[in-house]
Amino acid sequence: MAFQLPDLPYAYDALEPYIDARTMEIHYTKHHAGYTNKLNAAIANTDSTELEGMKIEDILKNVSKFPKAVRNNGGGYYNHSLFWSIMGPDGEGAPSKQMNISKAIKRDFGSFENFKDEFSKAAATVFGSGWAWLCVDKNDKLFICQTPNQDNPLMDINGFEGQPILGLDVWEHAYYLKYQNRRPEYIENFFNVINWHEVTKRYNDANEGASNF
Ligand code: MN3
Repeated sequence: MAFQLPDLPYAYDALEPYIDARTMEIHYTKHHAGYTNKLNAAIANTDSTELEGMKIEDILKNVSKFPKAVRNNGGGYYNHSLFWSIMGPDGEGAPSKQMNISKAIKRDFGSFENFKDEFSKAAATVFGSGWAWLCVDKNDKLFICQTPNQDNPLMDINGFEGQPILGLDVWEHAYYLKYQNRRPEYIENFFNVINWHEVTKRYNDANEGASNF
């Protein structure tokens, strides 16, 4: 069963003015679709049948065993699926206080503002193309990290392990049409479109499954 490009959960212009419709359309229909097709091709091209029928999370957790094309395109496939889901048109900037993620951020970063500063710094300082992440570790603690290219915190190649629950794409293709070289402005505006309901859901799921990774 080949991997399918997931539906975008909103219209291309739903995140305007923070993320413009043209960027969203190209990002989804060209970049994400491209990673999906190339992942399927990379799996079809491997000699072993081990990858067939594996869940994407399991492929990524064992990615050091597989060809580089699986790492790059499997990461691209997973990362963008996560990215679309944790954004939405009804962003409120910060999670509401009764959400579990809000309590966990306060516990592990001191305050939402501290978290936002640290996350923004991580996103701003990715050198070249990559991602900034908020993750849950084995002990249910939150941490922030960066990965290059289409790597992500699930992969067994980082020297750390985490379940990503929020991610920000800082490849130039994610923001250049609207922001050109102004990555910090893109990062600041990203906070206007975070779907904290989805982030807190992913946090709760990671909590329950924390012993599984
Ligand atoms: Mn991208």
